[in-house]
Amino acid sequence: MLRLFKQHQIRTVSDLSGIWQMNVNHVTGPAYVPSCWEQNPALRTYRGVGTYTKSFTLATEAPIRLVFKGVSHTASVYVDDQLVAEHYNGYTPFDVIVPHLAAGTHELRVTADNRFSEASALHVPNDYYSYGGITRPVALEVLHDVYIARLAFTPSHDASGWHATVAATLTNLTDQQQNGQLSFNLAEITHTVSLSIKAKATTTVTWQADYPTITPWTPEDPQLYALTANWAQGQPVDDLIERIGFRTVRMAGSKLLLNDTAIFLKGFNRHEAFGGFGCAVPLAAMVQDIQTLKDLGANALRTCHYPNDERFLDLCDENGLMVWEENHARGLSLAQMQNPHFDAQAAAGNEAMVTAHYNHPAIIIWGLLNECSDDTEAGAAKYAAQFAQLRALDQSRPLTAATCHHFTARCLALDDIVSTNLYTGWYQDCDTKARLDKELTWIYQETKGDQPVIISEFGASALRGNNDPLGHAKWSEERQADILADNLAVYLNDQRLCGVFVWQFADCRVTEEKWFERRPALNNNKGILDEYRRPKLAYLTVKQAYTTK
Ligand code: ADA
Repeated sequence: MLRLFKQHQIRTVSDLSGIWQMNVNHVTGPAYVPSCWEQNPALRTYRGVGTYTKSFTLATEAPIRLVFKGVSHTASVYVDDQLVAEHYNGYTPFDVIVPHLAAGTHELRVTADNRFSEASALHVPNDYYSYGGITRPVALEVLHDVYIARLAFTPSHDASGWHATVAATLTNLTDQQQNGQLSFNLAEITHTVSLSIKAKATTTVTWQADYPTITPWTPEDPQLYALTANWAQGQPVDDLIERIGFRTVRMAGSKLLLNDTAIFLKGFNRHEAFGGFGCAVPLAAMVQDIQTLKDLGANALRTCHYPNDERFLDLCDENGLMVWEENHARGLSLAQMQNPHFDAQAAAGNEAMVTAHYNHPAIIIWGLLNECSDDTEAGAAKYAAQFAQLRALDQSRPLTAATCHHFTARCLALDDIVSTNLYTGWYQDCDTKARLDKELTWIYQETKGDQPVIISEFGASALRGNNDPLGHAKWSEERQADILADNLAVYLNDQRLCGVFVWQFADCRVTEEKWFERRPALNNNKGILDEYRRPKLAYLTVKQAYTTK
């Protein structure tokens, strides 16, 4: 399944999820797409290049569009042995148009490469795993002369009610001017414009409409609407359907406001990883994660440390979970940020994230550059550039960059919301309340004061099944529960904060390179569930705190 709703009634779309042929490190045979090759016992630790092939048939000659939701981490795409696309970053989608493909059967071949090298600035040995394979769905679309490339919806609200601003981007694939009608439809209002699109050109059309009495999207009642655009030239040619929600996000002093009402984010950090399936989390397991987050009393989720599978974001839209979606970067040192590919790969990733996920009402915050080099002059310049890029791409959502460089970070003033990762009780044995006071004093000095602040990570490691009812030693389930109880008792009762995110929802695999000494069983074990979603004692601790606040 590509999305949780149908995006086209007119355009012909085939979901290429299913069995492909693979050839990965001499292991050949059928493989399911999407999946990671690490799910194959023979490839559990393979890092390298793999090839996947599938054939498809076209009834008539047409331009086709191939959409890859995620190939990890570097992809090359071939149609009938011709290289048609290359892409870097396992967590961002990409597409390619192949014009004039003849009727008949064709071969699609994808190579995926998950090796670490200087060519990869963002996928590096890290406290999560960079898997290999076609890890998110693939779609084959049959296009005509003109297609609707994108619809971007921006809601706003004032004394007269709600307003919609919609931007539609259309591309003319032919070398002649094309004339036609573009119709928008949203919540019973339809609007049609006549358009001429120059040969081989792309054009963007904006439409605005008022909705005085529409029902807004809220966590309690996550109302969604279909936004449709149709392109006709005498007869229907193409369409695009997005699913949107009316809601606003803004800050007032230390408060974060959703639809002008102060909210407190009771959240989890969640890596996209599930037991033997790696980062290609099956849809049923995504649904289980949402059900679990609801059971825990959470209302928010951080997609640490990269953009997520859109099906999961669709589930967040439907279930009223507020999302902090984060760009792809974790703990990069200044030397890593000075990799010659860093700026371009990060900029491409930011653009892909915002462009692809702009319409999700659930996303209320964009995050960037978790725990990177914000304490150096050269690093700070890179922060400033990425903040500026994201602000240009989207003015409707606040930005934040979680820091761990306490008292030395230089970038707090760039944040709309300041986010800090604090591990009292685990990495730092000190009083949580006193430590928070010290942190906030510093944050207010660095900013204009009275700033929205989120504790973006706190937690403790526990090996599931390692119980120590008498001693509560570190690494026991009991000690993890104690630490989370202590932290939550302070943070949930502090009016200066607007949210907390437990580190982390579930255990996740990490790379052996650089991490084996700190991570028993090669997992980051700070989950309140293990990697198969079996709960630890801390599950009930967090549930108790989140459901009674
Ligand atoms: C950091 C980081 C996380 C994780 C965590 C930990 O704050 O942002 O990705 O590594 O620490 O478990 O130590």
